[in-house]
Amino acid sequence: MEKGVTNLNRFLIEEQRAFPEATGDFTMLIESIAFASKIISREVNKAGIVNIIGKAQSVNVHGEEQQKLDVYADKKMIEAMDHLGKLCAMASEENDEVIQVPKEYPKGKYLAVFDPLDGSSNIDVNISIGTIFGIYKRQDGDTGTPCCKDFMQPGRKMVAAGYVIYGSSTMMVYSAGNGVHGFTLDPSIGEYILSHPNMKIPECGKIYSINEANYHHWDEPTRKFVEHIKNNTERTYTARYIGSLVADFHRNLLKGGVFLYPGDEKNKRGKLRLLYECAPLAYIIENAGGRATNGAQDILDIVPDTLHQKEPLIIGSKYEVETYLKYQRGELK
Ligand code: FDP
Repeated sequence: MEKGVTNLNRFLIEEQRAFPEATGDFTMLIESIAFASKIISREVNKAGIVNIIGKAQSVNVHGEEQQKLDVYADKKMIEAMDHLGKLCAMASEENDEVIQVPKEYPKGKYLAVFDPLDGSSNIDVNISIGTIFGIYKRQDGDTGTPCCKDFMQPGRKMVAAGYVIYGSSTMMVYSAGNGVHGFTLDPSIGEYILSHPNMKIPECGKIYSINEANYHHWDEPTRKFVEHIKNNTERTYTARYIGSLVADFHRNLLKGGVFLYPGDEKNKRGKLRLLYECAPLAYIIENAGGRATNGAQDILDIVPDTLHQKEPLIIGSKYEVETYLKYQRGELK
């Protein structure tokens, strides 16, 4: 290996060595997700030239038309992890039910949750999209065939989470509770190289990201918060909203700012899914020094009731998220 260059494998091995009790199970899981993401990245990149863009003839559990690449990415994530003997089950945004480990493979102690291709409405307009994942341990004492109940754990119990962004370059960002680390895919060698060690979100940001078309449907505190941001004389903000969660999140993580997808009159619990989107990104943001809330509770403290539950998401730099909370609590008017 080139001097001074750390690839994902080396980084994981060194992290594993720092924790003598680690078995390597976890390292294998992250590497398998990285492997799946390289295949997804390849397909995303060639989506324009092969006839893979377009709708598959199926509708997912949320009533959305699935795009072909969603189906493909879902399959690749499952295939990369189902045979390892490290997982007891998986849950994916694209599947109605818990995904069981096939009978021919041994089961392990971890549960994986993922959104295989988030921001899918952006696929055919060449905008960055992503894969989001989280890993939990099965609770002690839970035995038998894994079911929804096994996944009803607060995000704080996650042992790792991350995302892959398929953008101008492909990047994998993950945390196992010991800092947030970013790896950029070098396509010439097919390796993720450590490019962003120990990522921290600035305490205060300059970016706010929200779909303002929903303004009239928001609750009063959310409207007031956005007015506060716009009329702030001490700090100047700029609006940036791609409408592709991983891309909006990644930019704000690097530059500082806040992303909001609040509940509104039409969608009381917002649009984003707790298990597959909100909780993994909340895990990343807290480990990077930021905050994530649904307006009443920290995202990581929410215990899901169902696999596909939605939650309002306000996530980013501490200062902006806490200012939002002050409006929600009526401390700022
Ligand atoms: P998409 O509909 O393209 O799948 O997860 C859903 C999501 O994208 C997020 O990636 C994105 O942040 C959000 O929806 C955008 O929603 P709006 O179009 O309502 O702003």
